[in-house]
Amino acid sequence: MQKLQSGLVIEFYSNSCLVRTDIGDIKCLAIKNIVVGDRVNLELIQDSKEVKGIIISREQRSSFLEKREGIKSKAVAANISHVGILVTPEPVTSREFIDKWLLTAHSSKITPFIINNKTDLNHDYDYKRKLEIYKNLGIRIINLSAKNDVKMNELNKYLENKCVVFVGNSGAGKSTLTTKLTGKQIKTNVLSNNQGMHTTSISTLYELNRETKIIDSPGVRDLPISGLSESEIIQGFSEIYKSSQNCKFNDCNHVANDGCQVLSELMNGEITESRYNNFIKFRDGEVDD
Ligand SMILES: Nc1nc2c(ncn2[C@@H]2O[C@H](COP(=O)(O)OP(=O)(O)O)[C@@H](O)[C@H]2O)c(=O)[nH]1
Ligand SMILES: [Mg+2]
Ligand SMILES: [Zn+2]
Repeated sequence: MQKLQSGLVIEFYSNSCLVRTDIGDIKCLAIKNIVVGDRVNLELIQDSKEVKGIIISREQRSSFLEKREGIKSKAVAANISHVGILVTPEPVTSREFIDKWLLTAHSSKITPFIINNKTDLNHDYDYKRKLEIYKNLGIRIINLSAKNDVKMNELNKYLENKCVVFVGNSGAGKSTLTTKLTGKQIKTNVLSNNQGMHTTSISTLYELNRETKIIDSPGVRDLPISGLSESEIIQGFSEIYKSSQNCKFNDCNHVANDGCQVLSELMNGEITESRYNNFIKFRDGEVDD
């Protein structure tokens, strides 16, 4: 058995993690600055009962979601390629929630898409209008009903070769969707430790196959947007950013300046009011996360 192995962090606990390697899943210690989704190199050690690993290094991340508070930041998941934003008529998904995730995805270099779940429920005008706004922004929308197994094929196909995380309000169907996709009952996520006790995993990565992965991490669910700079925020509203390039003044605040292209596009309806309002709200720090 090779003493040095490399692998993928698939489960994360409070003081250890599980790494999937060519020789099996290895419980690992030394997890400082490591998160689920990380590719790591480890050294195997044989203790009296089992083979364990010590993480000696990690590979560079293609992306990561992080929690920023003031000047401090902490990664919560790594190497995610796509974030699937669950939108539902019940509970109502706010436009603020969607805009927050489009912004977070943009600043994290992760591609966002929308999962319009619960298509079996009625959609009122406001709901249809909401989806239309994001469709017009070029966001991919996948319509399905997780509970009733309707149109799951399209999602399955879309997920190929991606590493995705699902976000949505409590009750939007994240667990139902993940259970359907993985065939695993994800709420009962337990693993035996040495003492035969059960420890609950904090974050889990499910491999649908070698190339398709789903990350389930509670840390991702309540990421605040505080900590993003003003320029990161405007760039996360791509249509507003584009329009702002044509404002008369370089330091235009897009609220009360002459020759503001953003305001003029807001007036003629090219920029949607809720998008504009959320941009100002996030930029000026009036978010209650
Ligand atoms: N009507 C309907 N209900 C759904 C659908 N998908 C999930 N649900 C229900 O929504 C509720 C919340 O689902 P859950 O997966 O626990 O949401 P989570 O909080 O995002 O993990 C459950 O009662 C599910 O059965 C759907 O497509 N249609
Ligand atoms: Mg859930
Ligand atoms: Zn302006």
